[in-house]
Amino acid sequence: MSVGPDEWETYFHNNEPPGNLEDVKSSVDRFVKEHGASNRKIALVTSGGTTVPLESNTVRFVDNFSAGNRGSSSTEYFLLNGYAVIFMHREKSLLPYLRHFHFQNFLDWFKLTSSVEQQASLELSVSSELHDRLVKQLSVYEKVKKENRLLHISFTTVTEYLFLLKAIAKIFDRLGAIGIFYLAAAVSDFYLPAPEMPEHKIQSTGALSITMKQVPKLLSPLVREWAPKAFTVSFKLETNKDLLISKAKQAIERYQHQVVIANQLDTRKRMVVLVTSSDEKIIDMSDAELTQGQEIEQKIVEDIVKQHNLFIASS
Ligand code: 9Z3
Repeated sequence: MSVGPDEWETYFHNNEPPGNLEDVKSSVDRFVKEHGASNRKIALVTSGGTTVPLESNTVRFVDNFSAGNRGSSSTEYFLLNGYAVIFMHREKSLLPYLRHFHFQNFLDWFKLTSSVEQQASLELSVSSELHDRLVKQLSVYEKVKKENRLLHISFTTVTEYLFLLKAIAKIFDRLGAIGIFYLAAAVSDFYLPAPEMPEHKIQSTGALSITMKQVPKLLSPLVREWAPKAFTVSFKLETNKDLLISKAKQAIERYQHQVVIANQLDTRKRMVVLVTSSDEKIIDMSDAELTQGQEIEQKIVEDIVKQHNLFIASS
């Protein structure tokens, strides 16, 4: 299916923009002005999955697996490398720094030190492991916060994601080469256009069949129209390893952006391939590195930062 500007016009015409669009534009504008003025590199990191509502008054929606690990951990490494980051994430998905405390039985990490009968003198003690983790994360987070280097923007549906990304990209365009898009969110390929959506909850009166439309590929207008001077990194996800690299190469040829990071669903935490127009580089993790808690995103971001620096120097 060909995807031209008309499809985008139709998409944005047929769907309602999110209610917070103007607020997001103002806060991104301020953020970009502040960091652009000091020539700091800025990353727009997208993270988590998008939902596709099946009803206007939404009870049911189609979703995907993405928890936002790639996006939230990569954000921490961009910040570590001195970048300012707009973290555009799925609401309730993993967040930078906070993700280290995302475990079940959170309450088991605390203890009340006196008996419950002595309510007035209850005190809270924190396990030493949690204490150490808090100190480690807070020491980085507080610095980032003080320097105002992290801006959170949230979305839920694929339509919200697309409206927000377009608006942010147009502001980002002012940055030229110091802006980088790192599109790790798992964006739905299919959607139900608002005019075709039932207003109320679909009744259970038999089998349900739904025909969805293809979401236009956003890389096309992003690279050509919205922010052509930026450095753009997209992700390609497949479950069939025989398709992965050819699809990644196809994307680089088709959209003419800088890097596609190819990953397979079941091995994504230990191996990715960075595909450019001239190169394919494997980045992988040894068992020892994984056991020590090291993360592949650290290596990915370090490589991308090097490529981004070369891009800036040559622009
Ligand atoms: C990715 O491939 C991400 O690496 C993951 C990260 C979604 C696998 P988690 O959030 O997973 O850590 O659980 N993102 C896929 C991005 C995507 O949908 N790309 C589009 C495509 O493949 C093009 S931009 O067509």
